[in-house]
Amino acid sequence: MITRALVRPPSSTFASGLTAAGLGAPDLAAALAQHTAYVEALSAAGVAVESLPPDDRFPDGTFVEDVAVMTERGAILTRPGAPSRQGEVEAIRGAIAARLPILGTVESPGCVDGGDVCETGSRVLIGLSDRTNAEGASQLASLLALAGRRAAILDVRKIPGLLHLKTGMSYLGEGRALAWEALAGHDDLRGLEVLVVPPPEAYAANAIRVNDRVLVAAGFPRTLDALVGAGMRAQEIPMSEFRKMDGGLSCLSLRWGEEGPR
Ligand code: CIR
Repeated sequence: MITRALVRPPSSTFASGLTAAGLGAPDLAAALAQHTAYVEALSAAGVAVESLPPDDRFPDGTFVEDVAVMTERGAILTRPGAPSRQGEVEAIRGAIAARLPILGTVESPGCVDGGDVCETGSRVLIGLSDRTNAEGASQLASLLALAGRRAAILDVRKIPGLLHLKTGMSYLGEGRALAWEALAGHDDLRGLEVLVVPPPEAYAANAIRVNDRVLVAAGFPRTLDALVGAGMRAQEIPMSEFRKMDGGLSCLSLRWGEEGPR
C-alpha cells in the first residue's frame, strides 16, 4: 500500500526549467490545475498527500521524485545530475526528515536522479543515464541494501530520447511492467510481463501504480486500452504542461508506504 506522498506545486519560475521536449513553454495556470488534479487522484486512491510550498529558486523543484528514493524503512537523498537541481535536496531535506528516517545521501562525485530508480517487486532497477552515473548508482545500491532492498544497475544511455529509466518504463505490480520496446527485451526486465508502449505513445510509459489503480497520462488510447485489457483499473491524468518540461506522472510525487520504493 502507498499511504503517503509529498508533492510541491510548480512555482512561478517553472517555465525556465530544463527541457528537451520542444513542445513550447508551459502555461503555469494550466500546470497548477493539472497538479491539483494529480493530487486529487492520489488522494482518491487512498494516499495522504502533503503539499510543500512552491519554491521559485528551483524551476524543476516540482519534480520531487528526483531528489529522494523512498523505502518503507526510510528515505535516501540523492544528488541530482543537473547542477541547477542539486540545491533541491537541501530544500526538501527537512520536510523528508520530519516524516521518516533518512538512511543516507548520495555524495559527490556520485549523481542519481530518482527518475532513474524503478522498483520492480523483487529488486530495484537503477538506470545509468545522463543524470545518474556509475558512482551514484553504486552508492545508491549500497544504501538500498541497508533498507533490505536488492538493486540491479542497467545502462540506458544508448536508448534515444530516454531522459530517465522511468521515462521508458513503469512497474505495475504483480510482476507486470509498462515499457518501451527498447527496454522490454533488456536482461534486467526478464521475468516481468511487459506491456509494450507503441512509439507514438512513448510518453505514456511513465505511469504510476497507486494501490488499486494505475494513473496514466491522458491522451494515449492504445496504452490505456492495454492497461484495461490487462485487467487494471486505469485513470487518465492530464499532463500536457509537465510533458513540456520533460516530466511525467512519477516525477511529481515522493510516495511511500508498506511496499518499498516507487
Ligand atoms: C529535468 O530535466 O530535470 C526536469 N525538467 C524534468 C524531470 C523529470 N523527472 C523525472 O522524470 N523523474
